[in-house]
Amino acid sequence: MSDHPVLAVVGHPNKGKSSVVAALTQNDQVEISADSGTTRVAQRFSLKLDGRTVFELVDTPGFQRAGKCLAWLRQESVAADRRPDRVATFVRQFRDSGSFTDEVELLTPILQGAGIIYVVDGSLPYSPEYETEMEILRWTGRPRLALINPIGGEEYVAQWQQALNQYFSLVRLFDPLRASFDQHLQLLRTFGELEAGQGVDFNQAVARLEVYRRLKLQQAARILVETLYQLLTCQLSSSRLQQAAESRLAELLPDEIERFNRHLNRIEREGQQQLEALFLYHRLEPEMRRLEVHRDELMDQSRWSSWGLERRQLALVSAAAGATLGLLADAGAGGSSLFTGALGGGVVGGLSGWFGADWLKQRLPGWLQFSAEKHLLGPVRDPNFAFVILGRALSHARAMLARSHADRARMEVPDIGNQGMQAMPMKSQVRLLKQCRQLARQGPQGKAAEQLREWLFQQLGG
Ligand SMILES: Nc1nc2c(ncn2[C@@H]2O[C@H](COP(=O)(O)OP(=O)(O)O)[C@@H](O)[C@H]2O)c(=O)[nH]1
Ligand SMILES: [Mg+2]
Repeated sequence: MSDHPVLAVVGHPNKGKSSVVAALTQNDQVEISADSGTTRVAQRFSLKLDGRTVFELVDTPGFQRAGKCLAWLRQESVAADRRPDRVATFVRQFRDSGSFTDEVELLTPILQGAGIIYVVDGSLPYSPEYETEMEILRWTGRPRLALINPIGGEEYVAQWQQALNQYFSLVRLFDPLRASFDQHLQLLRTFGELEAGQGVDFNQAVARLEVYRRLKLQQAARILVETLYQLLTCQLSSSRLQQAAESRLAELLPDEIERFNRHLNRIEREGQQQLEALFLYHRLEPEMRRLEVHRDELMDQSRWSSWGLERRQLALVSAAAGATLGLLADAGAGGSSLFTGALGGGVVGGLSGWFGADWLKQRLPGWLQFSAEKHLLGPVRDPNFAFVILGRALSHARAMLARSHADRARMEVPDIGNQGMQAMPMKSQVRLLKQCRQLARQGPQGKAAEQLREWLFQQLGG
């Protein structure tokens, strides 16, 4: 027997067995399909922490010939205490025989010591044909838990409960597509009750899983702050603006701003991908409105505020945070070399001598800094930018954390609007803005970064 819990997930085809396995082991590579009979051989999936298995689930093909199987088992009269042996004889007899392949596949891990999770669909009526499956499982004598998966609703849940109670000491409603992490833990604890005294410590698995979650959320906060820092200090060199003749500047600028936008989005997406990898999502393809700064204003106000703060709110918060001149970071303070543009005495300081300077000074969008000496575009200096990227990062992270690894649809990240950064108390908004400005100056090793990590950790449910 292994040192970690092993559970075989069994049932009729197409009841969500593979979905349960995917959700609980946090593995989005488990094959899930609307066609029944996709899973032909038992497959093991484990949840690992630091290379050590916390628990293992076996995805099995569904019962195909349960009636015939039970009839075979009953051909000889056996006392109740000999029934597990009888099942073992069945598996030995038909292994490699070409018949009962599905039953042999699903019974083998159980005979090797796995516990049983039996999955049924609570949106379809109960019918006696399931009794043969449940009876076979009873013959194995292994600890058994039944899950009612409300695939298309809960209409027949009560009916199922009645029937399942006779074969399983524990019956739970569990939706693999919607269950939260806490519900996962709850389910494992439930199984612990069932396995009590059977030698495998479920409580330890649950405790390890909780530690695992905390560690991941702390790592997530670190990634978020690192990305935040990169976005707040994002600069792009623009030799094209430097070299262009004055007559061409007008046509180049929109191009350069678009390039800057793409750069911002790439940084943001890379941060998201790091988070997705951390939580073992490989195929999210999140659908989310693009982060986009515009020519004239930082963003189109109507869209802008759907992530960051409303204009009036922003004015108050900026003033309270001491963000004079609307600068996100006090450029030059702290000696950050990234803010060379402002060191020269203003956003476009040090431009004298370059013949496009005056033109550029008047035409540059207000949110964008430009360093003439180094031909650098950026960073973004509007304080709302901090709220926008924070709001977006939290929205993406929350949608991801709430998502089941059994879900195969694209992930939609909603515009949270006034439920997001705008809904926070002004005190918190001011504090966040101050911390973001400090982060831009001090970098991810500073004190503000530490405070932001702690705040983000809590926001994510840590
Ligand atoms: N809406 C919904 N669909 C589900 C749920 N569980 C499974 N399904 C769908 O039912 C089908 C069969 O699921 P699968 O996990 O492959 O079932 P298996 O054959 O028992 O392994 C797939 O199309 C799943 O997307 C659920 O809780 N809700
Ligand atoms: Mg399956």
